[in-house]
Amino acid sequence: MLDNGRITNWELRPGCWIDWRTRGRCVIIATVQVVTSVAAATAEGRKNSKRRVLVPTMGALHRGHGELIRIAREAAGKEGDVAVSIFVNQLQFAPGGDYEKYPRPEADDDEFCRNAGVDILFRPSAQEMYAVDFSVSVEERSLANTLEGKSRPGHFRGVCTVVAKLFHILLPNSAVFGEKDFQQLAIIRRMVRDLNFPIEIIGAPTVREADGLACSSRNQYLNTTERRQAPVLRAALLQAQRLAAQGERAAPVILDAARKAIATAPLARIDYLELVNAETLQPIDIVQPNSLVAVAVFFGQTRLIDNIRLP
Ligand code: PAJ
Repeated sequence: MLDNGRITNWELRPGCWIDWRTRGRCVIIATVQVVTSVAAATAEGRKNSKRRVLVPTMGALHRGHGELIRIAREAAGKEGDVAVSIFVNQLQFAPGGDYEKYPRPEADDDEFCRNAGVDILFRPSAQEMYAVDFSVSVEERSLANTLEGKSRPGHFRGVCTVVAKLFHILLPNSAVFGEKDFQQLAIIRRMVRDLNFPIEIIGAPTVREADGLACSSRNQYLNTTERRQAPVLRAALLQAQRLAAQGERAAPVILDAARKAIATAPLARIDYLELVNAETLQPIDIVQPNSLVAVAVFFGQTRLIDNIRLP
């Protein structure tokens, strides 16, 4: 963007201004149009003629979201716009889950979006998104029966419903989802295919902390000891991948090695650890060309997930 602090013309997109306060160097601060009403966002979506790429999130934005926004920016092109939605979607939380305590750092998220060059930030209220007598939802009935879907009944109904609503309101050409939530990505692709949404779904690789832990808004729930032990998920998945690379094909052997790796973290409690076909998400006994190991582990009340492709 900057050439030794100098700004060249093409960098000045509408909605950007120049801030000269930073010790003689200039930075471009994009203005973000923050839209909180569904009616306003719907009207804006209809009148928008630019290529739009959407990044749906629940906020508490971190580097993982940042990478999705970067990919969205690239996909939108110089003329297109990047929309980010922030909505903590009660419909995908289990009763008694962490909906109430889910982090909502609004000012930080605003700044994050500004710095990331987001054009539109859609942050609707729960009341506006769901009428009190709300009674229609979107349900995927095959991929959603395994892994997360088994552990969190109704979760993907909540995800599909809110994502379908966001698609209808914001009318993006493309939308970016992270591979960290591999099953979510697969289900959204299926929903788009089966319900004919004219939207391209882009998958984004998982962004990690230096010690391998996948970035997640929920990592901040971990206490110091739990945080120290949490990279064991990644270590276990890498162990599974190593075994497969060495020619091991049997699921029980691969999963047993991963389970042993997780057991080295005294606070870790496995929710599921499975070898699945990456397309059907059904458990398999033997490694196939398109295989994936998926894991969910509790540290106290905090549930972390991760996955890895096998060679
Ligand atoms: P949220 O957990 O906020 O995640 C928003 C998007 O960021 C998802 O596509 C998720 O896969 C991606 N993401 C999260 N952590 C990531 C990481 N470390 N690396 C790469 N991508 C990452 O997922 C949801 O919200 C919700 O279910 C939502 C799709 C918004 C529907 O409510």
